[in-house]
Amino acid sequence: MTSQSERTFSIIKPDATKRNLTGEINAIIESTGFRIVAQKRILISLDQARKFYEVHGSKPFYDDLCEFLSSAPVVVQVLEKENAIADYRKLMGATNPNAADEGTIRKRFGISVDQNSVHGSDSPETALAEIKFFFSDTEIVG
Ligand code: DAT
Ligand code: MG
Repeated sequence: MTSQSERTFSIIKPDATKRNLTGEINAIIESTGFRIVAQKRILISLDQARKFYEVHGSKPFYDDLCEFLSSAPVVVQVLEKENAIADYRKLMGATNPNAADEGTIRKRFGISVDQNSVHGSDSPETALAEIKFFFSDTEIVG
């Protein structure tokens, strides 16, 4: 990783993997300058989902959110690029696909605010913690 590079954590969520959109989303990610430096398709357990989304524990949508994330396979990824964290948030678009800008992943593929196709870290601290939550150092080969 060069000194200007940054890593962020991404999830291609169940609504997208179910519709066979992994390749299309990855093509967008790669064509906008991100390197997918680690990736695996996994089934997240309900317990893991509840831990991952702990920060939303008090929200009314928390239970449904965790059930959704563990309802079908997801693809977890580490993306690398200069300014990766902010740039991936921009590429994903707003949480609610209806409010997302044209050309964003969520505008293009999102179904609803809860089934919005992708997750991306929102700060350097969460990026580090989320990458560590799903990947060991030996799984990130650059
Ligand atoms: P983001 O995924 O854009 O970082 P967030 O961290 O506020 O958004 O919320 C995490 C996820 O929770 C989001 O991707 C979808 C779900 N969610 C957020 N707000 C919601 C709402 N009002 N109703 C249902 N699900 C919601
Ligand atoms: Mg978030």
